[in-house]
Amino acid sequence: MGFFKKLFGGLKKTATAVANGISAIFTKTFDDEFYDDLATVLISADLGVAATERIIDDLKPVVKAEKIKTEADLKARLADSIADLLGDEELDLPDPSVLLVVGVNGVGKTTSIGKLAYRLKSDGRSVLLVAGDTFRAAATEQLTEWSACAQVRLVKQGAGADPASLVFDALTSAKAKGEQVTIIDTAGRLHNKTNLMAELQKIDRVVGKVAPDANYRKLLVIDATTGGNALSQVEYFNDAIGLDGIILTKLDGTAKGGIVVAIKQQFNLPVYYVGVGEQLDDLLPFDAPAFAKALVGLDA
Ligand SMILES: Nc1nc2c(ncn2[C@@H]2O[C@H](COP(=O)(O)OP(=O)(O)OP(=O)(O)O)[C@@H](O)[C@H]2O)c(=O)[nH]1
Ligand SMILES: [Mg+2]
Repeated sequence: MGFFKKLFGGLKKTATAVANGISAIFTKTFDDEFYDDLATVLISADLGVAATERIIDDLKPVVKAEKIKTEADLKARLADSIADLLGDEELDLPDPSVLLVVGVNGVGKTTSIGKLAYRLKSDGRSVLLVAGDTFRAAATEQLTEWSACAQVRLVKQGAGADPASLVFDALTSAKAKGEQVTIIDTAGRLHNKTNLMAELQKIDRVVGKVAPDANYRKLLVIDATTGGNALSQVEYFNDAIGLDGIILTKLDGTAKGGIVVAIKQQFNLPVYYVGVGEQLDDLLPFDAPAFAKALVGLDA
C-alpha cells in the first residue's frame, strides 16, 4: 500500500470527524458564527485551543482575499494553515546516531522501535537494538523477535539487569563495531515513579558520556488515543531528560489525531513518525502537508 493510502487509512477516524463536522457547519457566509463552529470542530479533534485560534486567525484573511466559496477550497486552505503550524522537520540520522525511546506503559515503544529498525535496515543502514527494558523478561523477548524480523543485532541481558550499565555495554559495542544507528528501548514508566524517572536520567547521562560525539536524540512515544493527557506526558518527560521529538502511535484508533498539532503548538517539538497500525510497515515518517490534508479529509 502506498504512503498516502496508509496515512489516510490511519487518520480515517479523525478525518471523518473533521470533514463531517465541517460539512455540517458549512455556509457560504464566513462570519464569526461559522468560525466559532469551525473552532469547535477542530478542538473536538484535539488540536487544542491555542493552535485552533492560531489556525483560524491565519485562515480568515486568506478566505477573504481568495473569495473562497466551496467546501473543498476551504478545507484546502485550512490544511495549508495546519501544515504551516506543523512545519516540516525530518529526523536526520547521520552516522553514528543514538535514539533513546521513552514513554509511559503500553504506548507502543517496542513496536515502534521494531518498525523503525526494519525501515532503517531496508534503507541499508546498520542498526543495533538495545533491550533497555530489563523490567520484564517478556520485554526482552519482544525486542528479540523484532530484531530477528528486521535482521538487526540486539544487545540484551537478563531480566532485572541495570539498564544504565546495559546501555553502557551496548554503546561501547556499537562504537567498536561502527554501528550506524543504535536504538535503546526502555521500560514504560509513569512520571510519578521518581525512582524510574531517576533511572531514565541515569541512562541519559550514560549515553552522553559513552557516545558524546553521536547524534543523540531522545524520542517520546505517545499513544494518540490518550487524548489531552498526552500533553502532560510530554511535559514530564521533557522536564526529566529534555526531549527532541515525538513518535505518535495508534492514530488508526482515534478521532483525536489533531493532538499532533497541539503538541507542536505547546512544546514546539516535532513529530517524527506516526504509527497507523500494527503491521511492520505501519510506521510512517511524518509529512506535515500530507498529514494536514488527511486530517481535514482531503485526498492527496
Ligand atoms: N493499532 C495500533 N496499534 C499499535 C500501534 N503501535 C503499537 N501498537 C500496539 O500497542 C500495543 C503495545 O505496544 P508495545 O510496543 O508493546 O508498547 P510499549 O510502549 O513497548 O509497552 P511497555 O513496554 O509495556 O511499556 C501492542 O499491541 C502494539 O501492537 C499503532 O500505531 N497502531
Ligand atoms: Mg516495550
